[in-house]
Amino acid sequence: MENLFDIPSEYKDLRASVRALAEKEIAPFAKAVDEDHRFPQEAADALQKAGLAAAHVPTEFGGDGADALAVVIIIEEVARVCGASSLIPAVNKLGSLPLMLGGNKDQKQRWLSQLAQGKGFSYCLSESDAGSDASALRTKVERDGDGWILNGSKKWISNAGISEFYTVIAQGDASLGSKGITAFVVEKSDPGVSFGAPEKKMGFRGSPTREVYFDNVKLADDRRISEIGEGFALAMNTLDHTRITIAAQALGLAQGALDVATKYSHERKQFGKEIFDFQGVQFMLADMAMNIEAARQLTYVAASKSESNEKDLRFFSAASKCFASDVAMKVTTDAVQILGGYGYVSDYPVERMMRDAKLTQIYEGTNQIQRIVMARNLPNA
Ligand code: COS
Repeated sequence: MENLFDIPSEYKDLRASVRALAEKEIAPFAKAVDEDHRFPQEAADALQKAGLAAAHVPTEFGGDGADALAVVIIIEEVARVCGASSLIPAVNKLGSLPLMLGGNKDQKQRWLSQLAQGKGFSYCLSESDAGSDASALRTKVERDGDGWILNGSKKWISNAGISEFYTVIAQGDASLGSKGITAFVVEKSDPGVSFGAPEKKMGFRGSPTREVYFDNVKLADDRRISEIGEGFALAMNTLDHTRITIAAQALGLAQGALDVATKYSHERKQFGKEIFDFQGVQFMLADMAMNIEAARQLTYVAASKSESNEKDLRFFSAASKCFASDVAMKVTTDAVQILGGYGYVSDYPVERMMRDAKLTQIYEGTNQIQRIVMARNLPNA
């Protein structure tokens, strides 16, 4: 019988090639990127050269047309060695997906082709007072002749200042609540756009997170990528697809930590034998591997539902993000435990992976929000 739960060989080949690239060109810089809080330019260059920085861009706009599962595997393999670097393909997909879902052909040609050439694309939804309650956002857009004027600020924006383009979700008529919200593309070079200082974060220190300010930014109507008042639904629908990329990132972090812990357990000797030979350690490694495998299956199913835009995508994307990130937190914490004192210092990457894993439980919707989304969209067996 055909193996229904085995992925086709092209994805296995993709994994092997991304793993080889990640180990050779990204892993050597991961520690320095974290310690120096600097953007992983080496990873950005290597990913761009290999067509992996924004592989989801359709071929007609100069990308690779990678499907959702291929993007998951790319992010997973990069995160296995460097979480911050894995945000490059993840942010590019998040930032540009509203354009892919809502934009017209001219708009796609204009921005996706530049994204494929290496210009980053960030996503601006959250604000200082609108995090989980995303529709409470106050960044304001007003009509100005045939165009628009944008004022306000966005918070927690990944790769802000590095990216050339920004999807901005703005309120045009607060009396309409979520139905007053519209989506736009803003360029870094637009007069009136500026950035705050990089946040000092626990993890993902190589990926700059900054505020983005809009001071009377004039936008022609061709910057609008949703119907007027349909920006919130577009923003939410985007997250239905991209939360799976955070699951992928969490999976990669967990796998990376398991690989380090397993190797260490065979190298480290105490009481005259490898610590792997103690059943207490074996049970931990077995649980880590079991949970990673379960998270991987759920994430890949969610990716296939994203690709075919299935009705139960909303449940599966939230479930994959929530489950995989909870697994990543547990697995990376256990990896630190297995390495003991060596796990708690930066000689080994597991403490960095543990700090990075924490964010996957928080961003693109906290895991409490994911549970709300799941409860509102329970699947029928
Ligand atoms: N796709 C399309 N439309 C959606 C949608 C989705 N996934 N989710 C909600 N909508 C629509 C709803 O259908 C509703 O429209 P109608 O009134 O016509 O039905 C509208 O949007 C408002 O939806 P809802 O009432 O469910 O909004 P809530 O204010 O209750 O918020 C949650 C819903 C909490 C799920 C949302 O605010 C959320 O996801 N918050 C977290 C945001 C987040 O992930 N931030 C991370 C930063 S981005 S990296």
